[in-house]
Amino acid sequence: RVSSYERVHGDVSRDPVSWVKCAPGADERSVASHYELRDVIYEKSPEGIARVTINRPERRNAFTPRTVKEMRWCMDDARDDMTIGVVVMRGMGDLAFCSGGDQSARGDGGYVDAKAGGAEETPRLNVLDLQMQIRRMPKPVIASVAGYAVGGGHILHMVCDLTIAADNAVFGQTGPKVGSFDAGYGSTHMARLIGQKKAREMWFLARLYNASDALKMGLVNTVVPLAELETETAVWCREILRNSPTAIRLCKNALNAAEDGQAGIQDLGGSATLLFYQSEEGNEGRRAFLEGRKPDFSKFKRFP
Ligand code: S0N
Repeated sequence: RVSSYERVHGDVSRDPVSWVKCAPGADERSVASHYELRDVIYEKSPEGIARVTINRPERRNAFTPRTVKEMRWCMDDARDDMTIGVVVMRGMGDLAFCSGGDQSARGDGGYVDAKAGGAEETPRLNVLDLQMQIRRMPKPVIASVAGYAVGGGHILHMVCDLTIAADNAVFGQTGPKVGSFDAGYGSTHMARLIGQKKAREMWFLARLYNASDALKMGLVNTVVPLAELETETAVWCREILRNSPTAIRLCKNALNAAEDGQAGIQDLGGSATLLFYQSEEGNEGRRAFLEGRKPDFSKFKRFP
């Protein structure tokens, strides 16, 4: 029997998404020429999905400071674009989502940015900025994982709101083997996701885990055959897109706030202000100021 809820909401299309490639252009916000997208492919669909693909398959989609800069530009654009309701992050090809920081771009003091015309010597750990951007994005971000999600790449999928894994996905932290670690979300959010004991196992032993282990641990939302990863990701996006964007935004704010302290409250507060500014009550104060009169808040209900 089909429930009345199912009758009203109906099936979600499994049709392919039609993507349009996007890049910083002359008519958009000013970006320096070296921000031109090279390591990342950025696409949008008219139905409201943005997709960020790390395009360095020959390095298992490892990121350099430049890769991260490009991803940050895409995330910023997806946040500001009011036609976009959900963002997908993935890696090019079937072998890797992301293998973390590019070890060949790591100097003695950290990752260095090879700019046109010479190497920038200042080490920059800008992936932390990207992690916070994903957390603060007022729209869901879905990691669509095929192949390896390891090191800093594993952390990127963890900070996404949802993870859809292909059955060939492999997860783990390699840092303790290669001399790195993430003592931020990479440790504390992981413990929230999979529990303290498992998080300590993952960091201290630096083992790799297959997709079915990851599902059992609560690291991913679902596992699908590799051939169905793109379609399943589109279905999840479409289910999200037909729901209330404001309800989703506030839920994301609240789920983050329980973990993020003052920074999380800042986001939740920002969303509350955004809603208040659209209300009659909020606008009465502004109008009264502009009209040089006392505001009349007496007509607004004092809800219990
Ligand atoms: C991913 C692995 C398991 C894949 O193994 P597979 O399939 O056998 O392929 P390989 O032959 O190993 O690799 C194919 C080619 O790709 C290169 N490559 C792979 N990963 C990287 C990488 N991370 N950096 C540079 N190159 C990479 C290989 O060298 C090979 O090249 P060729 O064909 O030329 O030989 C396997 O590759 C693997 O284990 N990779 C390394 C994973 C790893 O250790 N990553 C780094 C972990 N650390 C971080 O991510 C830093 C954390 C971080 O970013 C951070 C966190 C908090 C605060 C700040 C930071 C920060 O540092 O910014």
